[in-house]
Amino acid sequence: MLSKTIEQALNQQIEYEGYASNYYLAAASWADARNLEGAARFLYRHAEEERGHMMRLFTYINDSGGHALVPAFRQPPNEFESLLSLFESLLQHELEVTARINRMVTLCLQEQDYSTHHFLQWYVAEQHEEEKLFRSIIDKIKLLECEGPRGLYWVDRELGSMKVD
Ligand code: OFO
Repeated sequence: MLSKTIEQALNQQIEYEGYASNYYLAAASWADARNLEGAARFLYRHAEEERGHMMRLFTYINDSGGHALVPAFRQPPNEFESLLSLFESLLQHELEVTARINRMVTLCLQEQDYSTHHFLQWYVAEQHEEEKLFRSIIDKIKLLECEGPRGLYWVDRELGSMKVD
């Protein structure tokens, strides 16, 4: 059974994962509108992945005697200066998600909610993978930046072929 404090924290995370999904959707649309097909494919799939993160929370809260609530979502950014700044802003976003997850893990230990603590370990591992992925994408973009449009073409191809789990 969830305490009200933990239920509220998990519901707040629903809002953040839904916002993340919309953030990736806005980024995908920005890339799509510029015919960056590989980047758009990668980002659309990532938007779906973030929705999956949100749905996991719905299931867990409702299976644990709580009530998962559909929140209002803030508007994500729709404009980016470049593909590099887009991925830099996504990495910043992921770092914020990691900080939020870590705060929830601390809260679970304070509340002695070991079930939710266990549930959140999946998110801890996922954040580690996502931060690594976005850092590597940023490094690749920077590496190929000096090649101009040709570099952008190769980055886009690479993004299109990347696996998203
Ligand atoms: Fe990008 O991992 Fe959920 O938010």
